Amino acid sequence: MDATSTATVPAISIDGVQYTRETAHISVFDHGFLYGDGVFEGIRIYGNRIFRGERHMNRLFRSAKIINLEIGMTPTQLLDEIRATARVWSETNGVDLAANTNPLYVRAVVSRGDGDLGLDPRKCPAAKVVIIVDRIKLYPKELYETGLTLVTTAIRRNLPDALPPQIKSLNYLCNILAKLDANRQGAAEAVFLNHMGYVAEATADNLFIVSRGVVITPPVNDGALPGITREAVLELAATLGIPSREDHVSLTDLFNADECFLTGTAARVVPVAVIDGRTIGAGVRGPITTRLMEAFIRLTETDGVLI
Ligand code: PXG
Repeated sequence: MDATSTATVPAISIDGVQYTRETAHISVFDHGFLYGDGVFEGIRIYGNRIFRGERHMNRLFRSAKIINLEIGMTPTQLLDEIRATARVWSETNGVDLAANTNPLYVRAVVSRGDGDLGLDPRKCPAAKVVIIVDRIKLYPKELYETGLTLVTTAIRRNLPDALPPQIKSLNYLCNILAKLDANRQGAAEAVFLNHMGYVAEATADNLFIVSRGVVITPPVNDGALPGITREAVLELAATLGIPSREDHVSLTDLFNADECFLTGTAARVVPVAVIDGRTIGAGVRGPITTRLMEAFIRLTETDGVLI
């Protein structure tokens, strides 16, 4: 199978044992399934390097700690298991990762594990660690030139004192509701506002605006996931000498922005052209967005843990 083929076979590890798509199964009593009780990460493998693997492990273990979920392996062991699963993917699909230009996607899920029909997590003796390695579709290529069309959604970002948005949990129903809203309106993504009316993020991406030469993204306390791509973009802005800060972003700030872009593991850095029918800036990919997009692509070509 050649490196650009889309028909690839996923590699799947459950608790350190390799399975195929046909043989990988989870119990219907798993509380990840019954209650959405668990946490996850979406990670990219560019070439033969896991992009910011340690930071993903760090976020995963911090998410798990908040929900009192004991992961039965260390961050290093989990990263090693991702490596092992990526090697199985490479062998199964006959793709040499060192020469691979179509990045892989890793879904690492830690669920509460098998329990009984009550929600009490104490009934689940062992967390389950699932790693899936395959490819994921990006937005169509042309949207990286022309920009996405977004809508704001009436669905509010989870209240931080209900379900803290900092936890990358298996509860994505709030995000799904917002995505349904975007789909219904023919938009690529929906923008969440928080309970204060400030912009939080999109359904699976962080949001940035550029205003008078300054790159601004909502603080995590406004309901944004502490995105790995977001963090990398803030670092790149500093390296490039582009001023940046975390700050509240109101709807007015959003509509009046000179540029807007989203960041995420799947999307990378993608420009936004229209929000709620308002053209953002000149309606074309802005110069600062372009610099950050290019810098991020360069970073993915060098940064990461070798397989
Ligand atoms: N906000 C939310 C709510 C997310 O779920 C991001 C921001 C961006 O964070 P990162 O760390 O990726 O820069 C995410 C990321 C999927 C998928 O399969 C979801 C994400 C990432 C990759 C794949 O739906 N969410």
